[in-house]
Amino acid sequence: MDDLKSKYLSQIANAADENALETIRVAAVGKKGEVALKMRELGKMTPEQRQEAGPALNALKNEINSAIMAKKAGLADAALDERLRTEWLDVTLPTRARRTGTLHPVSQAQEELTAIFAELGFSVAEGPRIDTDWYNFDALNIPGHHPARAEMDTFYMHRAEGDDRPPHVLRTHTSPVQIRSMEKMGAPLRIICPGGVYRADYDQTHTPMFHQVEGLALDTDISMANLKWTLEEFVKAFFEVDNVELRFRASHFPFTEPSAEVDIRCSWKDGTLKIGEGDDWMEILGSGMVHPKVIAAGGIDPDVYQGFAFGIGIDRLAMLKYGIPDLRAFFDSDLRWLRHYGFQCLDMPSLHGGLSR
Ligand code: 2U9
Repeated sequence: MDDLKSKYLSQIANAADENALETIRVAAVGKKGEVALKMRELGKMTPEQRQEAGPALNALKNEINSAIMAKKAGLADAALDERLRTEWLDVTLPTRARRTGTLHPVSQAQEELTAIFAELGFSVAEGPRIDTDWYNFDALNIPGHHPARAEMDTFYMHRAEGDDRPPHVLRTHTSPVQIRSMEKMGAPLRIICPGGVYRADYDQTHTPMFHQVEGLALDTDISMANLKWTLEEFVKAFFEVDNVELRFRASHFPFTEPSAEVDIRCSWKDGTLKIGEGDDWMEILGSGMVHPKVIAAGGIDPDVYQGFAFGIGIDRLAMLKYGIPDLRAFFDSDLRWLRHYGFQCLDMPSLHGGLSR
């Protein structure tokens, strides 16, 4: 019995893992293990021998079982120690730099002006960036010979010899969307059309793709007074100033009659722009009463309906409001520029929540 005891206690002490321990347990104290075999021999013994050997065998069985339990606990502790040694985390390390994207200033300005015009009852209309020259020019009272076609530096889509589909252009303004909206929705109508437009021009103040928002209000009793009020409300809300003064200068566009370019009172002191005060004027948009021919081109009776329209460059609005000096950087996709001038994506601008915090 002493031999059995020392054999199994040393095997248990040297067991490498739980599987080895289980094999030892089966061999020692399992149903057919060595201790069980010895217990079967008790029947052949004299009562005196049995009285001595019986409790001794039970004690051996208990001792082996306890040694196995203790070793099991020891192995589990060692496994945990090994995990703690290898799976560690330095909670004092600095956090990773912010990697979320930002909203481009043009998108931010577009969200802001959409929120403002929504409050004024205008909904947003969208349309294709490639359109026929009829929607882009003819419907807007710019016929084929008109100098405005040449002035706009239009990108024409390539047509193979013999292809007689109507000519298509990259839209030079968002006006074709307004014609399509008039056709689809009729009058009365109050819409704004923000989006990218294309003109073959590139210098410090022009990029071949830029963004416009055009507005159109058609009804039976619309006048220049409604145009003036709407634009004043827009400019006050967008530049977040209570007092603005607008100056309407007579101008000419083929699609409006009469037409006016609109300047805003401002001051430039030490290179910073202040809107609503000072002795300078800065042109910010073009506008006018929609030409009757344009209303008719949209399928609406110009003897019943009239209205105003305006057009604003969104990129320039963003430059003025957020103090961004160079237009060309808008489209360079420079991450440092985007991080510097970008806006938090989840801050949706609203009039009550503040436009651009
Ligand atoms: C319809 C009828 C009339 C839109 C107008 C302007 C004046 C204008 C410029 C502003 C800066 C273009 O981005 S810019 O260079 N736009 O001056 N746009 S009136 O008139 C319309 C549009 C659609 C059916």
